[in-house]
Amino acid sequence: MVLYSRPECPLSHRVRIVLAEKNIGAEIVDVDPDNPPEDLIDLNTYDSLPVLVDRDLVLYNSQIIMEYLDERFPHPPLMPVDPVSRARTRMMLYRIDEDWYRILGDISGEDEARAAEARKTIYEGLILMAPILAKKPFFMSDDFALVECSLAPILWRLPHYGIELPPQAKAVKQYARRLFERESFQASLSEIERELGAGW
Ligand SMILES: N[C@@H](CCC(=O)N[C@@H](CS)C(=O)NCC(=O)O)C(=O)O
Repeated sequence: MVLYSRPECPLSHRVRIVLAEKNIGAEIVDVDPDNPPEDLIDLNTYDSLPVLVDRDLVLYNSQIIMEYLDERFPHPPLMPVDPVSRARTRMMLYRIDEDWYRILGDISGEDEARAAEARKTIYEGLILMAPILAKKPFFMSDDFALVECSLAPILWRLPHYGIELPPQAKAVKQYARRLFERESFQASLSEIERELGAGW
């Protein structure tokens, strides 16, 4: 199994967390998009990363890759078992993508107004999430799950994005530290990412 990954990209990062959490021995190939490996060029229909190759199966879209890995390697499970909780988890994953991942690019873009707006959206969203995160060790759950895999790369990059959490988001900080302390999270980090989270 090979994961073509960008070493600084949060979408690649969340897949690397799933690999580490499940202790899957995949080869991780760091890709420079300006100089991609030949074998990837033939496979990469949408010219986007991450891409997972498992024998003759080629997957793109980090969400699809994460769910595939969870089904292919069921232990430890990263989705709840019952349909209602699974649907709620999928809604949350969708919201993280729509509300936060979609605007992350704006933060490092050249339009300062858009960057400020994106920072504000994430900052306010995290403050709203604080009371929920205060209730359980993980997002509405006692177990680490795909929601954590998706949130951790964003939380880790907050110092890099210039987002400083206020005292009323203490539960978010505690939650983030719980995620960062995990062996799997530490194992998932590329060298570049180690530096991105230096402010924590
Ligand atoms: N929805 C896709 C989006 C993937 C995506 O936008 N990846 C970025 C890197 S973070 C990319 O490959 N951009 C094109 C490039 O860097 O050349 C996913 O979740 O995998």
